[in-house]
Amino acid sequence: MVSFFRRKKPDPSPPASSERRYSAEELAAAFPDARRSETMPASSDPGTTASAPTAPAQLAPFEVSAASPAIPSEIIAAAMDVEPFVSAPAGAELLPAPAAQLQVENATTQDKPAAAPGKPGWRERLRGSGFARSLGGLFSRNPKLDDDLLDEIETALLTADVGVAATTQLLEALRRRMKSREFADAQALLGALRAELLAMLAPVAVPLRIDPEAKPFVLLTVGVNGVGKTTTIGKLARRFKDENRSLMLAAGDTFRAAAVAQLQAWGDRNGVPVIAQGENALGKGGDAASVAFDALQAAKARGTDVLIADTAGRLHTQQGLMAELGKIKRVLVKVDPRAPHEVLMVIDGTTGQNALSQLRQFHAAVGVTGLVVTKLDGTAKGGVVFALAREFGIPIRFAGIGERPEDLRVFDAEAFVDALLPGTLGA
Ligand SMILES: Nc1nc2c(ncn2[C@@H]2O[C@H](COP(=O)(O)OP(=O)(O)OP(=O)(O)O)[C@@H](O)[C@H]2O)c(=O)[nH]1
Ligand SMILES: [Mg+2]
Repeated sequence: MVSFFRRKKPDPSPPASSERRYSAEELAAAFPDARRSETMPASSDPGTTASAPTAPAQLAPFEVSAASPAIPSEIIAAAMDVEPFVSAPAGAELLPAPAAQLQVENATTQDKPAAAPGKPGWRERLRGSGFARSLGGLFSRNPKLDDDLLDEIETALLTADVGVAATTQLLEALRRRMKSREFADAQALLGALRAELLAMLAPVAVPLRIDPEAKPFVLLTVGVNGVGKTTTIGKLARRFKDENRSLMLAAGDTFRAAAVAQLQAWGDRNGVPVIAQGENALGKGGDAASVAFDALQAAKARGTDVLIADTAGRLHTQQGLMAELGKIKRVLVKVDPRAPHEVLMVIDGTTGQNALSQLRQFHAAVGVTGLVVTKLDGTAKGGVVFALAREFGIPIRFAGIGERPEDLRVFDAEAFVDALLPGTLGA
């Protein structure tokens, strides 16, 4: 399948001019609308407490719409950390891939996300994961039904970062059932393991439902640096557009000029307006809370269905930055008491057990209502999904199993578990 962007391959040769990074000035030159107005003051301190939002009066918001000038593909690639698709002519308007190629699942249905014909599915994507490989290897040897097998399953679960608590819970159940001679052979044990894993995930496999009464339905995305927040927003934008929802994005990552450009690129690809503010003297794009405020007012005035706000990545240990998230939330509430309708925390599936302390801190700061676990393709640590489910019970809305728009899947416990386990179950 042809995709517009593909991942940068490591290249030992010196960077060619088309691959070089762009400075904030060059990005600003590419997006003339994004230039700071002469009258713009510096942004307010993100750590200050929320009062009535003052920023709309301080910083003129600007909207980067689909009608904005075509952005050179190299600049978009630099902002998005991907290389432009070779056949996309530089300077050409970036169009979404044909809908027939995308076959994105409907987020509002419980459809089993089995692979559509010709499209790699969960099993294909997760096959390379350490978890799937170790369990697959275990059962491909036709093991004997004994304590050693249980020990090996335990090791596989721990290695995959399922965590001590969740692994102990799973193994205790299996040991008990083995003692009472419930299993005729190793395959029966594998079947029981599948059922236990599913039981752990089923309560959190709750898809995101967009309340049609909320105009707009506000999604606030949060998470530590580099977990895939902006990419997930881009993928969600494609999904919601395919569902014929009107959409707006808020460039709430005001820490880096390139972050605005990255979101803008996703907006342009999907024909979705992006609300942002100009850079201040420090090269920062205004105050995140006031960007969110402006965007919500704009979306409300237009009767937009969904507003997705990006935020800067922050370490869960950075108290000032965590407090800023609370401020964003409080400012949104001033415009709509029910906003944000979803606080979507994006978690990098390769993080392992650290994801637990991340979620604990973000949940305390901003009240997480849903999770997206990204980068589950190819990680040895995907087992953290079970630990998260067991410890928090917060719905896992989506799973990221690749970098392309169609690689954001509605989280399906059965598809996930079956992708990790050997196919011999015939499940
Ligand atoms: N393999 C894989 N890569 C992903 C997935 N989701 C995101 N990525 C990649 O992760 C990298 C970081 O993604 P971003 O969306 O920029 O992450 P972010 O959380 O917005 O980063 P900051 O804004 O810097 O905090 C990019 O190279 C993405 O392509 C996924 O599901 N699988
Ligand atoms: Mg980002």
